[in-house]
Amino acid sequence: MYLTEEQLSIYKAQGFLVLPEYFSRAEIEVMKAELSGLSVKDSPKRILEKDGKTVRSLHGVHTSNNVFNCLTRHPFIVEPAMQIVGSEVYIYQFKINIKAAFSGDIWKWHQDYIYWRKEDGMPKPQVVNAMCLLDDMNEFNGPLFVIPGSHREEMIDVAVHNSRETSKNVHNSSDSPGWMSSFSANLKYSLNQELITNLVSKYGIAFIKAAAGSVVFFDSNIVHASTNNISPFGRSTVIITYNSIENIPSPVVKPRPDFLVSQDYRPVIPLACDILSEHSLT
Ligand code: 6CS
Ligand code: FE
Repeated sequence: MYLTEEQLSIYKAQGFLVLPEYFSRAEIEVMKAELSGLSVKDSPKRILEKDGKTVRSLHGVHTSNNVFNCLTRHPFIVEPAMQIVGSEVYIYQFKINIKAAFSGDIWKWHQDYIYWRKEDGMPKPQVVNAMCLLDDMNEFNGPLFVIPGSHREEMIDVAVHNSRETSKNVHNSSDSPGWMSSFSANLKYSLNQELITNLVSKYGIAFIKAAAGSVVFFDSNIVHASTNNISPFGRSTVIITYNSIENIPSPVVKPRPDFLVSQDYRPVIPLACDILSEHSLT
């Protein structure tokens, strides 16, 4: 399902593109049905909110779950990703951000690429995020906020406050791994208020409002955030990050675990599979 020239130019100009209801309700229900089983397993792949019980995110589960493995290869997602990145792609990162009703916590203002550059040695931002909404995203349930066009600032090199200290604050335990501060509510490379004020006055601010089944492609340098969710409505999303096969990260001193950052550089072959087959689009 390739993007039109107009869609590609919208993506390039604003740094994100919303494709409404790409997947049918039936397909979304198939994916959502997998979440409860995946959420109960205590594993490093499962990150909890500060309350120590609400699931914040699940990482790398596509390698052991057929439904999400299928999603990562779906032509609706892979073909646009290859167009945007300009080459064949491999799956760099797979996560499900749960943003639970009443208790899904904040994602502070940040860019994604700086994490992949500084933590994983990714050479260039020749990479794209594909977010598949498993719930409706609206003004009530902690939607994705974006600063449209801010990707043109390229990587904003923010100073890191003591990341060890940051990771200790998460869950009040001293044994949080160092990478936890890249996934907690106390983000390692978050952008400060002065920066955000300047960027919003330069580019404006928007939020994504879309129904479950929609897909949002967004640039690794677009400045984005989301508030905590105080509504009775969950707002779970699957975010698949596709990196160009021409952009393989250089070795780093402390590589992050492969459930966070895949070392499987095989190009993804787009393949519609029968598990997700009642598309809303003919
Ligand atoms: O460190 C990372 O890889 C992740 N952290 C954030 C805040 N966004 C990008 C990525 O998912
Ligand atoms: Fe992010």
